[in-house]
Amino acid sequence: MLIDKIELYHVKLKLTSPFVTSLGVETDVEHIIIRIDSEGLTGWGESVAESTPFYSYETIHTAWHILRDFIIPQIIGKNIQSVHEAIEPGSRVRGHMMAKAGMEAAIWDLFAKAENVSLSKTLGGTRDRIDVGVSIGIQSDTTELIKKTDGYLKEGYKRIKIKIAPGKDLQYVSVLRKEFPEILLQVDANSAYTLDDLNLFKTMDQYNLLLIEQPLGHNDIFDHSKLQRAIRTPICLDESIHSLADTRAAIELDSCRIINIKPGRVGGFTEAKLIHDYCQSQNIPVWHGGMLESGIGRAGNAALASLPNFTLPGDISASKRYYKEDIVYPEFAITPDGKITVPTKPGIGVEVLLDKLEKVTVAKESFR
Ligand code: OSB
Ligand code: MG
Repeated sequence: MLIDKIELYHVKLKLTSPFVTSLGVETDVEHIIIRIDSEGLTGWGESVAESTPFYSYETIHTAWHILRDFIIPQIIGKNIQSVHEAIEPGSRVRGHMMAKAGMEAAIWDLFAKAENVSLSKTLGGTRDRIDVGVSIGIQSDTTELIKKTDGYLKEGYKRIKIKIAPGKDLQYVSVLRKEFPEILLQVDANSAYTLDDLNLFKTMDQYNLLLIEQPLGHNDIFDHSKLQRAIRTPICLDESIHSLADTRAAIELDSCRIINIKPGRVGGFTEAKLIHDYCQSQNIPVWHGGMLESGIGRAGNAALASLPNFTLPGDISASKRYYKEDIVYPEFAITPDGKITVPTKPGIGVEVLLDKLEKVTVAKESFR
């Protein structure tokens, strides 16, 4: 396909309520939307680099730079026959997974649309609906946490994940577990602890948690293997996993027993699928993480999460859990039994609402 035009949109979406984690407070989400036009078709992707380098070193501006100066020049004006051919030259760029993943997503969407198949089908998805959970930020107190949790459970969410940080951990978990003895419950520390906190994690073993997400260093695999061998609750790695190679190291060292897959963190759907397939071969469950995406990124996430080894509920919640209005139609909604329907139309399977996209765009650049 001849790539005629590529556009980058720096978008800023206001969250309905602030999202508090051990990394800080987010009130708006800034991401890059990538649009590719080719032979009358349009492909869309979302790069999940944020405004701050706190979850990952990447930011909107580093991703923009990598896209503009190194990724787009390899694609624009070229006649490309496959997703692999489009992204292969970009593999010379080390790191910058979120920049690469946003472009790869737009290319996948374009090629799926050209073949008139859904992204889920192209990626090898086997489900038409996926189990979803919700990620709840750190609340001001446990009363507020119970109230929020209760609301989400009533909406149908199948699993609750709470963010934890030193001082806002054991008490929050014990109160929530007492109030809801049966729910699927997990915690996410976003790297807020060290091995000095071993006793805290041993104590957590009594709360029947599904998993503990990224307790230690954001790039660590070694210390996690020490922690995992000292506790019963499965550790799940998020921040530390950027590739299939990282995944293999973590599994072989027993640093975790579950993997969180986010296409943005691993450079795109191609690597995400390799990780999914490897974990399946090792009997390691995976689940789909989230980066507070707009409906564009969310549609791609839903497609990926329809693959068979995504056996735990994902952080893929309804649009209205994040935003007053989404920028796609139809927006994502949760069914009363806690599922999200995987789009079946070609590509990402949702329509991008151009007027809404323009309204949330703070900067834009076109390439021909
Ligand atoms: O650690 O999983 C995380 C959001 C931004 C950055 C990192 C994380 C998150 C979430 C939100 O937990 C999950 C969602 O999109 O619902
Ligand atoms: Mg996480």
